[in-house]
Amino acid sequence: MADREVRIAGGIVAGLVTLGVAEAVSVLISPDSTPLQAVGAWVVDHTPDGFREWVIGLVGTNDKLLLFVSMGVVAVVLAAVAGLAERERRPLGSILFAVFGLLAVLAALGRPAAAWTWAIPAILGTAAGILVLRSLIRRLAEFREGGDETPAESDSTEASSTQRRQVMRWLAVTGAAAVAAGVAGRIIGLRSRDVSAERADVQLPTPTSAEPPIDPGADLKLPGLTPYLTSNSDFYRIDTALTVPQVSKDDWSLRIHGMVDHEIRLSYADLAARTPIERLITLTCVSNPVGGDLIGNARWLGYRLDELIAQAGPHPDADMVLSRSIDGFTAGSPLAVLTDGRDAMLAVGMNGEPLPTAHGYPARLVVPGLYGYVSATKWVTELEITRFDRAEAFWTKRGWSARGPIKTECRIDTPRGRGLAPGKVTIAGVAWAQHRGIRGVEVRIDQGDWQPARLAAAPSIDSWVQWAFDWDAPAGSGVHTVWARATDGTGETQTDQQQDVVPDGATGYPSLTVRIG
Ligand SMILES: Nc1nc2c(c(=O)[nH]1)N[C@H]1C(S)=C(S)[C@@H](COP(=O)(O)O)O[C@H]1N2
Ligand SMILES: [Mo]
Repeated sequence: MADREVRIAGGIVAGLVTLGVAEAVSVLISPDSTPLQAVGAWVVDHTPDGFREWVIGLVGTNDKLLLFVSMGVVAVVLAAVAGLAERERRPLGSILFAVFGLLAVLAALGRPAAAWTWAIPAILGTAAGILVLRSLIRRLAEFREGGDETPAESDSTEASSTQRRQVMRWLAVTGAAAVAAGVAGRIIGLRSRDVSAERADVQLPTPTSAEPPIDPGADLKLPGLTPYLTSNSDFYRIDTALTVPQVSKDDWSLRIHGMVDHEIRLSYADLAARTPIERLITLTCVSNPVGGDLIGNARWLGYRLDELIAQAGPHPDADMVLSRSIDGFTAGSPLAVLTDGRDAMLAVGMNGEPLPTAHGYPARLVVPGLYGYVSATKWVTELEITRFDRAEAFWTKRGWSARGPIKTECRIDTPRGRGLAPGKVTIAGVAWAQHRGIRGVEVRIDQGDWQPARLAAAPSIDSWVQWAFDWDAPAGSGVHTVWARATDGTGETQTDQQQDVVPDGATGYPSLTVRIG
């Protein structure tokens, strides 16, 4: 083992000390203020979309894990370089630490929820890391002075192997302590802010205008067919949050401001004085490809947005409501859509429970007929009444359409297997055109005629509808392609034009290939 290796190890331990101290200190501030979290969030915000999609295509929802692993690798390499570069008179390694420490401070202060205190973990962490580096160099230098080398030789002279072992032991202990402090800090920090216990105690208000009990005919209960109601645990989840925001209802408030006569701020307790509604609404992600599953139907409990907005008195020339989340995400919804009488709401309940944390606890928006990216802001804290020519929301800045009405679409859920027995084959799925409703679904086998499918009961024009079609599959007829298409309540049939999800939602008929034995 040479000094070189001791220096590399020393740099890495200094890096661990930086991260560990920052994580430990963050217990008193916020788990999101640490270099790992803040820089990670910065990277997420600044990753080009094409690259992000490519990565998600490769690793799926492990993208966040991959992010932390890659950041870890980069941090180790940088720390090792700093260890190698550090000299008693030329503290290049310390300078490198200071530069990255500063970047971590800037990343932390740039977070939407940041206070000035968010600078502290990175500053103290970096200072501790630099102390370790300096102390390492001093130890190595002392060994040299202990020997008889002339100053000119000192940089090339090596410490003895016993001395190096001693330094390595010190590094191992320091490194282990840093990792322990860091892990403990993270766990305690996350626990102390975890709102799941609080959430479990929330008493939901009773809606005065409840959705009538769901017509049992809405669910055909066919094998392989998606249930009419999506349970909270099966509901798709899409957001840019690196860790799920933990917002206590006692700290939460909703500010309605911008082009209004009087700005208002509502606390969670203020909501209790209002009248809630409960509605069946199907939420859809604009990134849902034809046949995809980024869609779910739930019973939402909340407060009418038109009433809340009216109370603030929007100016007649305003046309957009820019909703903002505690994590900085924004969505731009047409003011006219939120106030045209549909059941757009500030939701606090989902399927009879308080909103799950990942779905926006304590409050989020749900707007029938608009894709999630332009309407369904989770952990919502602000509604800014503004104009489309003045404000741009999160995804619009990244090339997605400013307006996102949901397109009429359908999906084939069953049959799923490719090889099927001849005779009766039930083809079934769901169709949606939120706020227009579904008038019909048709099925076509190969180049045959479009034939009407039967529709399940539709308790709401804002939610999806199940459909089914019984096909008498001819024996031994080989491979067939099955197509489906929906017609909405305005009489418009979904387009057969195939379009990708960018910029405003995928289109085209869903299809399925089967082989009849
Ligand atoms: N704060 C926040 N809210 C958000 C998002 C987000 O990234 N951050 N994503 C939106 C998108 S793109 C969709 S499709 C819906 C998904 O809601 P869900 O996760 O409850 O299904 O949330 C919307 N609300
Ligand atoms: Mo979405």
